[in-house]
Order: sequence, then structure tokens, then C-alpha cells
Amino acid sequence: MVGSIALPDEFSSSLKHALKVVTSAEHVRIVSHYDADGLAAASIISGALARAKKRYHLTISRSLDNAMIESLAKEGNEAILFLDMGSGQIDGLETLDAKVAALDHHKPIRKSRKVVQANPHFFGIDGMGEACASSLSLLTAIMLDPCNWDLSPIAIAGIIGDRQHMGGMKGVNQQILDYAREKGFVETQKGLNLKGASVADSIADSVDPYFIGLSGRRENVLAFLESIRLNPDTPIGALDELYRRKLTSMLSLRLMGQGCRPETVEELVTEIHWIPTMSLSAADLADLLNACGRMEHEGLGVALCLGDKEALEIAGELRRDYNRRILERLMAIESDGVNHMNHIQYFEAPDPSLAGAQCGLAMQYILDQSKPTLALSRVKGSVRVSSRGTKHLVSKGLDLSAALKKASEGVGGSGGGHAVAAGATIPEGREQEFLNAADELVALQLR
Ligand SMILES: [Mn+2]
Repeated sequence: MVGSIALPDEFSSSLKHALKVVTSAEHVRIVSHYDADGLAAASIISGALARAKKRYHLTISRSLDNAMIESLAKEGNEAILFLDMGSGQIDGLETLDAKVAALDHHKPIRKSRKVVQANPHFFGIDGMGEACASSLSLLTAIMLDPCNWDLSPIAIAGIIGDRQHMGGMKGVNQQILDYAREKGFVETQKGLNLKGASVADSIADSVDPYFIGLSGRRENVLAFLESIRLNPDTPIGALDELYRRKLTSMLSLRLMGQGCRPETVEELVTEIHWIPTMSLSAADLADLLNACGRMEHEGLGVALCLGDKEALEIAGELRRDYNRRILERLMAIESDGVNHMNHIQYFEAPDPSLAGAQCGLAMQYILDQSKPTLALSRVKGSVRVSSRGTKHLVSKGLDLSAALKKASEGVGGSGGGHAVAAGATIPEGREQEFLNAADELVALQLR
């Protein structure tokens, strides 16, 4: 048990060990990932350590590579805590001359005697759907002091940011949500999964869900709303029951028509977890964090979580800007299409910071649902690969983490991640070889 959360004993004791690495040091070095989950996890741990008057130094990183590990080694840290990363780089972490812990939910390579890995995979908990870095960070913060339960809305945003809420909250995540609701840290109700001031804005600016023919095309949205006799200026929260249903069924039909999986269509009506202290929903917070990370304002994301009002305003502007860029990229995919191999589909993503999101949204809303999608972007002589599948494909045997790891290592690169979403880096010029290998590996998995 941690707080009121039931956990396997070995899992709680690994969290306890991780906490001990942190509390036993004078000064803690923290490294976390730049996505919404990583930023939420970093905010929770920072908030808890600040309360405990503990000194720490936080860095948000895009990846944990050898260069990063070498530079950490030179700092001479007493204790290092990795968040949302670490289990995939266990050899590197073991070379560090410090007490090291990782709160990570990515597929671990192996156990370690030297590094504390509080990773749900070791304890029979699904790290892809039941617990992410921000849920692990919240559990650790609560172990430090139960007053840190008030940081639970940030964890819920992190869970949503990692899309672990899809198909309903599960496992540790569900337990966190239940307790947070019970204590009033969040208020949950059902609603349309659209953001924005008016109905017209919220459809025209929507990237998730992305409506083919409507997203990014305001004149089409106005014609569509006219066809169901709905005033485009109606605030989304002020829709009456009749119109809410009408709009929901029309938009659901559109998503079905563009080939989305049923579980995607169902997400159109979703649980909205309102955070009263921040006057926004957890999904909104996740979205803002995502924008902060992608637009290279990671510090702003942490400040926003910890209640900085000015940060909230700036993050809102960043999000509008980010959304516009994503929207443009998705519209480009919609009109230009992608390259098809037998078992995978891929495209070139000109902006590496948008590649992952572009790949995930295109997979979910635009492209062939029977093949995982890869996005290739060029960064300083190497090619960065993002990939996304669907839960359905994973249930049929798809494991992008394994496929990208093997295909990239075969051309002198490296890769890994989750079954449904993975990444790799390969040397420039070896793309075709890599794609052929990935195509073959996916074929074997889905056979
Ligand atoms: Mn994560």
C-alpha cells in the first residue's frame, strides 16, 4: 500500500528504495523526459522536494543518450533520479558513480543490482496502460508526505498525456483518479472531447480528434454547422442536450467515415476531469504541457503545473501556435498521402519536434489502420524515426519497440520504446535498408 493505493509489496518497496536514493542525498540531480508525462512527473517530484526543503537540480531532456550520461558523470552527483526514462539505458546508468534511481514505465532491458528501477513491468503491472512516470512520481511523492496528494491532478494530466486513459483509466492510474475525485482534487463529468471558445473554433482547430475535411477548414465547418442548424458561435460548454447529441452523432459518423477505429470514435465523448484550483481540465493541462515540451519551453511547463499564472497564459499562446503547425502538417498528409510498403507506411516529417505527434495523429485519424506508421526526420547527419501503431494492431502481435530496436541496430543505430509507439535513430543513407528490415519484422509480428 502507498497512501490508499494498493500495490504489490515488491513494487512499493522498489518505490521506497527510489525515494531513499532521493532523501538520503544532500542534493538531488533529476533528469526527466520532455513530453507531457515527463514534465508532469518532473513537476510532481519538484513540487514535493521543494515542500520538503530539499535541494535539487532538474534537467528536461529529449532523450537519454551516451552524451547525456557522460555529462552527468562529469558533474559528480551524489544521487540521480531519472523520470520517464532510464530502464532502456541500464548499462549506461550503471556506469554512473552515484546512487541512481529510475521511475520509468518503458519496457526495461533487465534488472540491475546497482540502479533502483521502480518500473511497473517488473511487478506484473502494465506500464503501457496502468501506470506511467507521473503516476509513479505521485506515489513516490505521497510516500514522502501524504499532503502531496494535492499534486494528483498533475499526475492525471501526465496519464492523459501518455494516452493511458484511452479506453478508460486502469490499474494504478484508476486508483489515483478515484482517490483524487473522492478528495475533490478533480471533478469528473462526461463531455465532448473538443477544446476552444465556440463550436466552430473547437472543430476547425481540432487536431485530436482530427476531422478530415473539417479540421483546419473553417468554411467547411460553418457549412457543416449550418446543415445541422447549429449557431457556430455557441460555446461548446453551453450546448443543450439535443444539440450535444446531434453534434456528437454527426462527428462520430465523420470519424467512422474516415476509417477510424471504434475505440477512437468512442473517445469523442469522454470523461472530463476538471481541476478546480487551476480552472482547466486535466486534458487541457496535458495539452499545454505537450505544447511546452514540443516548443522547447520545458521550464514553462513545470512552472505552469506548480501554479504560475503567467506561465499558464504563455503556455496557452504556445499551444495555439503549436496546434496551427500540427494542423498544417496533418492537412499536408491528408492531401499528399504517405509511402506504402507491404506492412508499414511512412512519411518524411520536415520538423523533428512535431514528428511524433504528427505520426500518432495521422495513424489514428487519417491513415491505413492495418499498417503501423513511421515518420522520418533528419537531424544533424542522422535520421530520427518515430512510429505509432494502434492498440488493435498490438493485440494482433505488433511490437514496434522490438521491431525498431532490431531494424535500427541492423544499420548501426538504436531504438526502443513501447509496443504501440517507439522511436529510433539511424545513420543517414541507411533509411531504405532500415525500412525494409522494419517492414519484414512487422510482417512476422502480424502474421
Ligand atoms: Mn511516459
